[in-house]
Amino acid sequence: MCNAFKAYVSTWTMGINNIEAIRNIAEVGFKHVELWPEIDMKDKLNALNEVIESYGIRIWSLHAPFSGLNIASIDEELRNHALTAIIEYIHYANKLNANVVVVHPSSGYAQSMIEYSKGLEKLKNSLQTLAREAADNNIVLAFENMIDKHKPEKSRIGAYVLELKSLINDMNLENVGICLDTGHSNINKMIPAVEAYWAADDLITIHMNDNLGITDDHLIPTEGNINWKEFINALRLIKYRGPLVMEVNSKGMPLKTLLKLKEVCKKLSLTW
Ligand SMILES: [Mn+2]
Repeated sequence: MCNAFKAYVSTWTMGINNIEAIRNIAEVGFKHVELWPEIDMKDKLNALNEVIESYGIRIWSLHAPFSGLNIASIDEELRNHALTAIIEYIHYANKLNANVVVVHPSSGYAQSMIEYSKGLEKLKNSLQTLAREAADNNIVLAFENMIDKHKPEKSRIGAYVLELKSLINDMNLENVGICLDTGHSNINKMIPAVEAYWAADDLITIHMNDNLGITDDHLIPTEGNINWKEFINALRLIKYRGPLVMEVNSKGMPLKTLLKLKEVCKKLSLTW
């Protein structure tokens, strides 16, 4: 089929580190990756560039670090700490010739609506800072929809596509868009196809993974209850031009998982 959507693969769980994961991914025949954050990424940039060149792989995106990092924090010290870590990844992305850095808009849950609204203001400041840095480095930022708890005393900032979209559009940021994680959308009791439709032109990249709507299992697409036909139809409707990045938990079996992913791609008429 012409105009088929392309499947890329996240290095997460596809090897003991990014370099081994790239080798596994290339061995199965995929051509593009998203890199998972690594503590010693800085020291590995040359080795990463060598391995992608020798295997003919392209790095589409980098997942920014997120553990213990909250760019929507109302504590300025914590917020700046998070910004510094993410800005470093924007620099790495530039050195690795990647296009996109994926960023979590928040970490943890606001304890009240007041805290939520204060956090949202902080997130706006952070967005401005990160967008400027990304523009200087020729990088596009993609903010990922998060898992919510559906309670006023436990709201996640940036859990929904419409929330991210209104932020981005209100601020008129040109090099900022959305990364739709289909699994997070499903857990939030949203419909991934509908959230993709809502994201429309702001949809830059996709974390494609499945679950049963309860826990963040990162299953191979078709192993959960997401309607993939409907999802892919929505992507056609919005004339989506980006990739479907498989963000799947291999449970220690990367090669077996990658082969299975390839079969699923064929079934869903995706190329790679
Ligand atoms: Mn994700």
